[in-house]
Amino acid sequence: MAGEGVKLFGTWASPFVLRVTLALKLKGIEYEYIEEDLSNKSPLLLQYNPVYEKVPVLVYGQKPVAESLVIFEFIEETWKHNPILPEDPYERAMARFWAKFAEEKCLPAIFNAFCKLGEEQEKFVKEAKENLRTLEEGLKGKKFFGGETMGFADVFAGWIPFWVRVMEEIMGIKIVEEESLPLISQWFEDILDFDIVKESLPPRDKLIAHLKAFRERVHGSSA
Ligand SMILES: N[C@@H](CCC(=O)N[C@@H](CS)C(=O)NCC(=O)O)C(=O)O
Repeated sequence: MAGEGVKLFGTWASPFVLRVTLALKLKGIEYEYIEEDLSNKSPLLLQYNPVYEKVPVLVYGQKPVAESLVIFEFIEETWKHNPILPEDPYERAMARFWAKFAEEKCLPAIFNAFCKLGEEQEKFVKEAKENLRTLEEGLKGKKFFGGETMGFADVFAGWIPFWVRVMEEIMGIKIVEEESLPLISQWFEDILDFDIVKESLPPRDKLIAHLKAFRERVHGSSA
């Protein structure tokens, strides 16, 4: 599918970039990927996203769009084939609701569980489990949040399975267990088995090393 002049500025370890990658691939839009070094941002990135100076940035015909949610909406509205959001307005609202819940409730709890230690960590592990339990509501009777295939909430929360499994390994603590979170556990399997996801994930060892170093920096700076 023609995606003439589509460029994605990203970085390999970013869950936010993964979302945009998944949306582009689900639509079958060809694009050029430009890897950014966030410790030495390119002049082009600063020019394209002067407000946040972050990736992802999508550039289409010289016009830059920043922020993963905004980029997603732009992709969905520009290329209308293979819609990722459902047609029915109520279903659309539900897809947005669960994507927002995953972003606002699951992401911070998972991130804090990974970064904190001791009692604080225990508190956030519990919170992450509870919030993922709530997220299971959106999966009831379905394989994906989008139904039989990946939809908007799957694209938005699609980083969680791979990142959480890696974080669990680093922490030596399980957040998602089959007995307590059966639907999320199965969704993890299904997302990780989805071809477009598989080909878009970073190498596991590289992510482990990256997140370990990140965690050590966080602990070092709070010591
Ligand atoms: N709200 C943004 C978050 C993007 C974001 O945090 N990107 C990180 C990489 S994971 C970044 O570019 N960080 C560079 C910086 O903070 O200077 C989105 O949804 O796109």
